[in-house]
Amino acid sequence: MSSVHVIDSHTEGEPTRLVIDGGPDLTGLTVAEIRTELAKNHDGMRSAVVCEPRGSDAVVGALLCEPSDPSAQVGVVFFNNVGYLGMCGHGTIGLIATLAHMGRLAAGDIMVETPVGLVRATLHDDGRVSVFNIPSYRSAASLSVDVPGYGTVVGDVAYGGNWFFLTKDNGMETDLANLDALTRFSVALRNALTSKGIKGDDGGEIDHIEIFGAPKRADADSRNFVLCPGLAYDRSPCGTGLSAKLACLAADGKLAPGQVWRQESLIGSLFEGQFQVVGGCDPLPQGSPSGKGNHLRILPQITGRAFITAESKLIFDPEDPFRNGILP
Ligand code: PYC
Repeated sequence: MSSVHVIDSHTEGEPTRLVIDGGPDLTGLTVAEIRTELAKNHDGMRSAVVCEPRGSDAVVGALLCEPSDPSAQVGVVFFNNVGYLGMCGHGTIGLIATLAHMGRLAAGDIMVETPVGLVRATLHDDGRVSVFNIPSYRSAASLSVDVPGYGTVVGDVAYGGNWFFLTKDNGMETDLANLDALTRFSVALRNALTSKGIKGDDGGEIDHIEIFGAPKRADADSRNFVLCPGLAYDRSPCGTGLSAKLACLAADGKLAPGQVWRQESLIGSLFEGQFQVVGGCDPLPQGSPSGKGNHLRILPQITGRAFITAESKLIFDPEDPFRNGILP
């Protein structure tokens, strides 16, 4: 690989870098198999595209692929500074905005094959994008975790395409001025989950931490901080994180199907979320104590906006000692 053609965008502040040309030829594989193959034999492409000196810890990369499912029009594998993602909500919104920018998509619906399933997206006339994420659910409610230096932290474990531990701000304001403290707390919490062997119920690592506090915007229901696997925070309200949050609200009977939840991010950007129930147990009646009502499967709908920021050719000089990025 001597160069790749990329288009950069940001979705509510969170960057996505889509590789549209020049990546490894992996035709004939499913998108899930492409993710495995990239991790096994082409990981240098991931780190070269998203890590410094060409990228940064915040950049989420995406490889545009041929889908194997005949009902999908495109396939995509998302990756970051440390590895690969199952799904990415802000990245899918960025993908759709980029396909529109390339003239490959007009307003309407498109099916996207991701490593964890098929996702429908709608490009609206006003440029906003709705992503109908994969079925999401809460696997554990009100779990107590002893976090060294912080005491007992109570939160939920939920799946929204990635695994999340969701908790309240524990007295720490969800403000950009508190970024270092929020990051330290979330890293300690994630380490505590790992050391206690707490995982998603499919054995998946809980590699995203989501902390909720009071909104600052008058039109928002809540504000969040999301720690991503490579320790960057999500500048957007996090699409898979909002899916996990909707699953918890649904399981607790705190949000009705079709009711809109407005999630503000740490930088003040916003996603709108709502859900339909697709299976599993019934939601708890309003006001019931949590601890039950898990595994209610919902189909989340996340809406936000992405903007194109650059179109470029990334060059990988064989003489460059950092051609695959600056690695730990
Ligand atoms: O929007 O789902 C998301 C996401 C995951 C990691 C960064 N953004």
